[in-house]
Parts: sequence; C-alpha cells; structure tokens
Amino acid sequence: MALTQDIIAKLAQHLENAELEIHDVTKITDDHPDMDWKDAYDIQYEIRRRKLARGNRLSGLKMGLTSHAKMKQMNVEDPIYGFLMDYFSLPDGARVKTSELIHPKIEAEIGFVTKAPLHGPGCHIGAVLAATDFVLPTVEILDSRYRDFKFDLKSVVADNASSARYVSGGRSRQVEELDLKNLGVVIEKNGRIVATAAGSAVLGHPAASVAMLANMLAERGEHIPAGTFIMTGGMTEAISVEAGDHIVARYQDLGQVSMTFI
Ligand code: OOG
Ligand code: MG
Repeated sequence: MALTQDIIAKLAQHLENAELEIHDVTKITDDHPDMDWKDAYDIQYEIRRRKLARGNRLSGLKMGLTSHAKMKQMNVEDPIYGFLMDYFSLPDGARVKTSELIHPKIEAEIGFVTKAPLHGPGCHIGAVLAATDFVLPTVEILDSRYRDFKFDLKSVVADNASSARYVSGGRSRQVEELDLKNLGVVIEKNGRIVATAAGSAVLGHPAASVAMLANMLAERGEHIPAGTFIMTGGMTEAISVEAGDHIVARYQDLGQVSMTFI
C-alpha cells in the first residue's frame, strides 16, 4: 500500500463526485504515480462503501477488459472487476438519459446469476457452470469519469471499471441449453450492424471470466455469494452513443436487449 487512508478516502470522493456531478477528471495516477493495485481497489471499495452508506444497494459484480477487442481498444492487458449498484440497472427498452452521463459507450455482455457461492483461489469453469442458476443477455453502458476515456489500469480500477448503467433483458437460459463459447451476438446502432462477436471472445469462455472474478476476490478474502448477478465483460469493443441513438443487441438463443438514448 503506497497511499494513506486519508488520500484513498479523498480520491474516492473525488471520483464519486465526478460521477454524481457528471463531469470528467484527469486520471488519478498523474498525481499519484506510486499508487499500487491494492490502493486502486481500496479506492473502488471506498466508493462502494460511500454508496452503501447512502442507502444504495449492491445489485451485482462485473468483470471488465476480458476480451482482446476491449484490451486493444483501451490499450491495457489485464482484466479488472467492479461493482454494480441498484440505480445502475435499467429495464429492457429503457430510455437512457444522456444528461446523467459524461460520454457513454455501450457493450454487449453475457450475464450470469449464481445459485451457490464461488470461492477462489482455484475456481474454474466447471465450478462456475455447476454454480450457475441461469444466464441472461446484458448491455453495459460504460461512462469513464476520465477525460476522453483515457486511463491506465490502476486509474480505471479506482473508478469502478467505468461502471454507470446496464440493461438486461431477453430471455434467461440454463447453461446446459447453451453453447456459451459459440454464442453469437450482433449489435445494431440505428438499424446498422456495428459489431459482432461470440462468447469465446471473453477469455475463451464467458464462465472463465466468472472463475477469474472468484479468484481475484479471494485476494481480498472475499467470494461470490449465491444469487449474485455478474457481467462477464464486453465481447466487442465499446461503441460510443449519443442522444437519439437506438441500440439493439441480438443474442443467439437469449433474445435481444434494446434501449434508446435521449
Ligand atoms: C473499462 C471497463 C471495461 C468491459 O466490459 O470490458 C468493461 C472501460 O473500458 O472503460 O466494462
Ligand atoms: Mg463491461
């Protein structure tokens, strides 16, 4: 740990204020180049603590930067995780207010809901499939608090992995009904196809992303509880959106998820 508790608390407040007041900031490693990984997650957990103390509820967890498309787009090399809050969740077909966001982007993800706890280290795809209640299609709406979405890995971990909103819908399915590696998705923006991918884009198999989450949480002495909703990470690169845009993500065997930005 390179930062003091006091600085961690100040940086959490700084980043959370940027979210709540809807303005961007420069990446925090510019001013704190010696920040380490533990500091980065400590800042993220402090933002989470602040929201819980205000009465918000945790609605799930997410993995990020789990596909090559995303790693290449953001110029980073390792997956990260973040948390989801109740007010991030929007219904299928939502009208998403861009006035509440800085510079939103969307990405299609495969969501899992667990029915048994998952503990790392040593968590693997088989354990995840055995502990999965169902899978459902989800579109994440990212909104980095950093200017022009430019960050390094520690800065984006502290900023809760750019989490802002998500829409889940379509139809849920049992894992044994799906071919998760080959499961295709087509993203349309205003009626035009802007990205396509398959489940294997996410660490070879989306369940590997959940396993990695359990293994990363174990480093902090935590686990994935039963009944947790988990987004496994964008399958394609993220797509910028603005007011007026209509997004439809069509999933093989899982139906579709749509939203309109206003
Ligand atoms: C970081 C969050 C990445 C994903 O699914 O890859 C993420 C970012 O790209 O801003 O949520
Ligand atoms: Mg994502």
